[in-house]
Amino acid sequence: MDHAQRANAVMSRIHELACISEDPHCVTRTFGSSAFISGCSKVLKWMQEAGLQARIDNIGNVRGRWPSTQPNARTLVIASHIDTVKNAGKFDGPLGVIMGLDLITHLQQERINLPFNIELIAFSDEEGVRFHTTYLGSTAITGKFNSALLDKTDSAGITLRNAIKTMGGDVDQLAADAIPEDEWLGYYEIHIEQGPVLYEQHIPVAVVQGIAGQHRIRVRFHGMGGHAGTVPMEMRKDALCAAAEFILAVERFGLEHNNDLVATVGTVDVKDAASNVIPGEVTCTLDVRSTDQVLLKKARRYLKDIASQICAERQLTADWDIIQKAKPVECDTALSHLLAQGITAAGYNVKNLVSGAGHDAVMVGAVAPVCMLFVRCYKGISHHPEENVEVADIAAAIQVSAHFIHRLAEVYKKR
Ligand code: HGY
Ligand code: MN
Ligand code: MN
Repeated sequence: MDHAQRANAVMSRIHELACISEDPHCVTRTFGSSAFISGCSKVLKWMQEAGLQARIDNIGNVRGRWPSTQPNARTLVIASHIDTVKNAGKFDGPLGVIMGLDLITHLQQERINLPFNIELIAFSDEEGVRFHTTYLGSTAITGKFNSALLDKTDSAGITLRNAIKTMGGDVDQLAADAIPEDEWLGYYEIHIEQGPVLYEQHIPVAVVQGIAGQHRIRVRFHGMGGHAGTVPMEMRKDALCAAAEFILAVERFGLEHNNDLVATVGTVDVKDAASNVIPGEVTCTLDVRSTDQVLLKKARRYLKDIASQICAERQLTADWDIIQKAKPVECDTALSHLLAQGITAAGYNVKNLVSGAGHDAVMVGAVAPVCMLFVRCYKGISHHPEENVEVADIAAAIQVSAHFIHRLAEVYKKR
């Protein structure tokens, strides 16, 4: 098949996987749901059909291994995730997994003898929608899984431990699923940009230089519930008004940093919500991102102080729980240089970008050199059903990735 035919085959599998959803009207496939489990089975089958040593590990990652014929070979992991946000696009995650499968299939057909193993991984929980965790799959394969998370509960009160067991995983074997640190050669992830630069500048692909750090915080405002018709306004301790004031303060703080930092409150939950009840307890989630670790820490301290000030003025209290802190990650220069050579060899100009979105590469960066290829997406839209990628850009990414793997093999053979 030529690159265009391969790209069409990738696109049809992306659409096939997108049809496996918790909601028939949109794409939603969150960690551990029955749709997620069906999606894993579909990807496992594709890996088996490609002749890979395929399995689903204890955290629900789908893993397909193509061993090298050379003894003591190290492993290049090609990966992305197959869990999604709610009402998601089709490409965020699955693009990297399904393109990885295409790459391996065609390397096999070339009868190439790579000096390294390739392991293709479909990570199980990059988005962290169900447990507000994130990177569960990639922390497991890097041996960094935090077992304290096993007791976290989802909105139905189900623990992560039980969700893993329901998927057939053994929480006591999570550590055994890690790829030993000395086995790693590197990590390659293909992902949509999820931003507007490539679309605005009419560029199909880019090398990712680095990935922003990400802090996820849960803020719970405690006021006093009451009757909406009888409590005088000046006597109220309205937790939702406090949260609203906080949310606008978060937005102001983000705007003041002209995109060196972005800050978002993505969820607000009013406990025992009713139209005739003054909200007594409100929980919201804060997401702060920056490539500047110092600025991230400053943001956390500043916004925590803002929450305290709002509570003092309104006579409320607030809980401030840090759910996750991921530092900014630099992509590996040597691998990124080979990727840039692949872009040039495919006939495209080399563009370097920083990722505001988080990726599993953030976790892998702690144990191995990582590199990422961005693919243009329609207006940069993502985490939204209008997320879209052109077949021609998938074809471009296939060409670039094939050049990259061949160059990596050449470099590695000379060692
Ligand atoms: O939130 C993120 O940046 C990623 O999509 N999980
Ligand atoms: Mn993603
Ligand atoms: Mn995402």
